[in-house]
Amino acid sequence: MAKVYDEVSRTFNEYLLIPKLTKRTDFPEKVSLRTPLTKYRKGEDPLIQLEIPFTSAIMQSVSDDTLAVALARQGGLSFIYSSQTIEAQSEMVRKVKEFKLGFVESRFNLTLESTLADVVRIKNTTDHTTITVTSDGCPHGELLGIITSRNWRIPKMDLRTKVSEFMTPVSELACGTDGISLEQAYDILWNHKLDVLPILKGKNLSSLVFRKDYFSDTENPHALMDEKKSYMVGAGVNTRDYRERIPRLVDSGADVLCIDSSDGFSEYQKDVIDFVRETYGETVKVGAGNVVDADAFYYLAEAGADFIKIGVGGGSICITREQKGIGRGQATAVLEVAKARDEYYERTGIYIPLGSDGGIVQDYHVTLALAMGADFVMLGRYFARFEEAPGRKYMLNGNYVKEYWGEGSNRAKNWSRYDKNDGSALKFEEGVDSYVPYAGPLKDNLMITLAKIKAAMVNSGCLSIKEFQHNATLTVISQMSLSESSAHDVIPKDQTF
Ligand code: MZP
Repeated sequence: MAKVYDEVSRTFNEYLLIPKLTKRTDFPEKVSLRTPLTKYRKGEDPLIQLEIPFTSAIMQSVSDDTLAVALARQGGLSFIYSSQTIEAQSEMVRKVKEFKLGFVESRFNLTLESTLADVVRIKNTTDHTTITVTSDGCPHGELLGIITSRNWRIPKMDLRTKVSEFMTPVSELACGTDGISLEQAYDILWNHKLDVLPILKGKNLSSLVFRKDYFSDTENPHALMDEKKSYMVGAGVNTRDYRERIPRLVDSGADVLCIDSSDGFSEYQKDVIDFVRETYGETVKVGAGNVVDADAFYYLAEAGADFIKIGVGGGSICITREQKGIGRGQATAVLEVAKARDEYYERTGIYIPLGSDGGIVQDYHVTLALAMGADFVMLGRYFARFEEAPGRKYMLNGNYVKEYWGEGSNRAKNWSRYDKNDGSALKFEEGVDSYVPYAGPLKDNLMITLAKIKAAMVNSGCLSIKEFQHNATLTVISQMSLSESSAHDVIPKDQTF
């Protein structure tokens, strides 16, 4: 007969933290959220540490280069999705590594043949009003002119008017030269009383510098950067084309890799790790997963994984449990794997960081995951809601939403994440295509989440994640206590009419 666990498989919602003595000298500003990402030996430092315990999911609707820059600026790390061509993924990695603060690639570009109708369409669908006119309509074509909201007026102008008739031509524009510092660019903006400064490489457009970014462009002291002061970025890899994909990602500057699979307890994962070790020794770091129990942890630890991710079937867009009946409550999985990791550390002196991946719904679930032994979390839904995420933004029933789709959905078609490596397409979906409420800029939301985590750690008498993992006390709660956890037996004012 099959083995059946004695304990119930539980989710984060079923736990709460018990407060510990809060010291008078402890306050949230003193809490450090620094955390290891890659394995290390007792007494040594990990090669890569995150400034905050946040990574973004290896998903088309989450981790592109724009989100990666926004997250690295706050001290976290994105893993650029692998369900795209090797060229496209490497290009995203390269863009993050070459990103220069304040110099942004022009997102909206038209040609001389475009009309005012095209300008209005961009304004209505994106809310952006700065549009460049280039020879080929591409962000790095020859710059011919620029259009801002000052160049046109509805209904005074005919929508068929060609942009050449109302753009500001390049001959009348103040421009910067590629290679100038951000300080110099802002000086030109101010001296000429401009809102936007095009930066040119020869006659071609290189980037734009916006006056509005001036106040937000001071670097976060906790930004996650390499020794050359480029933002750090990770990349997902699969167990099919890794021999071609990994060298290209490494050449593009990826700082760390992660094997992306819904079931990490597999010999295919060991093959990928072996390939990395044979080719690069210890210089290239590669995480593995996902797992939900001790056996799988030990397998990947012995295979040489630099970190291990936990989570099967708990993702907000995931239907794996429904489709295949496989998975485990995320809290129970984290607790069991963390216990195995601690035992492995005791026995071997090698500490393997753990990531809790998927199923985080409330901000406090991140805190619980850390208390349970995770060193960082990986989030999909959380980041998909932000301005910087790749999904399109829509108005739905009076509210803004963004698209968020699973890697196992027919839309993403990331079959290499799910199947058994024979190269064929999957016969059924394991993910859904959905919307999530739009939540604005990443930074504003993340600051609030971090404040909550730090406050809870202080309530638990802890100033570091390590301390928190050792000292936190958790309790399982009943369904009745869960309903007591939110406002109850009152009429909330926003529901009165
Ligand atoms: P969540 O943060 O949205 O709850 O979960 C994100 C995680 O779900 C990802 O990091 C990945 O492990 C997993 N995922 C991604 N696509 C699917 C799917 O289509 C999925 N089933 O489960």
